Amino acid sequence: MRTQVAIIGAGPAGLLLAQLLHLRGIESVVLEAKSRDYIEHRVRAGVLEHQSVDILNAAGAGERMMRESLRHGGVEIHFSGERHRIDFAALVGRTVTIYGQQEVVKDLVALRVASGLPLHFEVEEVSVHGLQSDRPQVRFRTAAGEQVLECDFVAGCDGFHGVCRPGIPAGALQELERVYPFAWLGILAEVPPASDELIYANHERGFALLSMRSPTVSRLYIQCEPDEALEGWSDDRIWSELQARLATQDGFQLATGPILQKGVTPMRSFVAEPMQYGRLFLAGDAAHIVPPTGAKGMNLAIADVHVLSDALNHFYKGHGAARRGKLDAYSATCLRRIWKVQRFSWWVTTLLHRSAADNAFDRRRQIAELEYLVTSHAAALTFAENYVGLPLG
Ligand code: RFL
Ligand code: PHB
Repeated sequence: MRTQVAIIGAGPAGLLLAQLLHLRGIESVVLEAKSRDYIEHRVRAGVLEHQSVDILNAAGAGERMMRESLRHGGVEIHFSGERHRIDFAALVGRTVTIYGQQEVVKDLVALRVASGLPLHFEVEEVSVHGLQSDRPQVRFRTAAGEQVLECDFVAGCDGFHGVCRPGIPAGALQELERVYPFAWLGILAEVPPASDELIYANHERGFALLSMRSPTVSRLYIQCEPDEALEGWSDDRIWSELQARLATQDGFQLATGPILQKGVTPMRSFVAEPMQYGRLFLAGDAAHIVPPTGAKGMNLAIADVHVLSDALNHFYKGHGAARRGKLDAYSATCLRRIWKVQRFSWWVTTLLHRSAADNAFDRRRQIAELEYLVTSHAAALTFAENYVGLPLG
């Protein structure tokens, strides 16, 4: 088997890369460890930056998104019993789009399947070889037996727990990391969202977030311990904890309803540098992780493959040594923006969560920073500019 670009992983990064390459006439084969049903129902991110929306539309993957998504012109921030709003539309003239990651994945899978191009689910024992040569190989196993895929390039889009990053020899990568002493309990509930916009809450009891997937489905998060046992969280406890943390003096009232799903998400900041080893290019969570507070993970994955597809196009359409220029610059181009997004995600996480290591001084400083954010035009502008998405590099 032979292709131009072997793409490992069918998350947002891998699937979008395949579509962007297809539009430029570049061949690829996508290999995914899980089943189609599994990846189409994995509940994760929900917020798209305006540029992510533009990239998905330009890729021809935006039709259902434009019909079914929700457009938000701001977010609410609750603290000290008060509610405040950051008005993105007024501050930076932009909005964000609420559309579940699994819907993005469904739309991209449907495009790939309709095009009849190779997308293999439930592949096993994936390994990468010859990355420093001009002819790398990907080996894997399907029901039909052992397979060898020869290619020009490998795109490692296989998430944080994939095989591509560990396939790079020790010493060739630097890994920079921060693990937070708290996690999120994520809840999906069949209840109309109690607010038109997302609510981020800083409360003595810990962080809470009200988000949504549609006019009838709410997505909620509660700060918890990294080793939190799900059994301790009855539906009643979830609703009363959320009500306590989101409450305001003017009587904010949460709507409750049947809980469809719950799970614990650990929080980390992580970057692997560089995002390239020979002919292997890492993209999305395979190269970096952000804590979800800034709603940036899926957007970074989309931004990476936007840069990578352009660099690969340059390679295939160009001539001479210069055709490698954009590929050689891929890691540095992406990392310049990634570090700014890492900074924002770290900052908004420390601003909104309670940490056992914090003392009374830290608490006062946190409230002062929140008050500054909601009263200073400059501070609100900075938040808005980062939240809707920094310019692509
Ligand atoms: P993915 O989505 O993890 O996809 C990687 C794919 O690779 C497959 N795979 C393999 N395939 C073949 N061979 C192997 N050996 C393989 N190993 C793994 C996996 O099965 C999978 O299908 O990575 P990608 O494409 O880089 O996308 C990144 C995003 O998924 C991630 O950053 C976001 O979900 C993060 N995130 C959020 N991002 C946002 O932009 N906005 C948000 O609001 C937001 N909220 C969130 C989030 C992540 C969360 N969790 C659960 C981590 C909220 C949560 C709770
Ligand atoms: C979500 O809807 O899943 C969501 C929204 C905002 C975040 C994180 C997750 O910051």
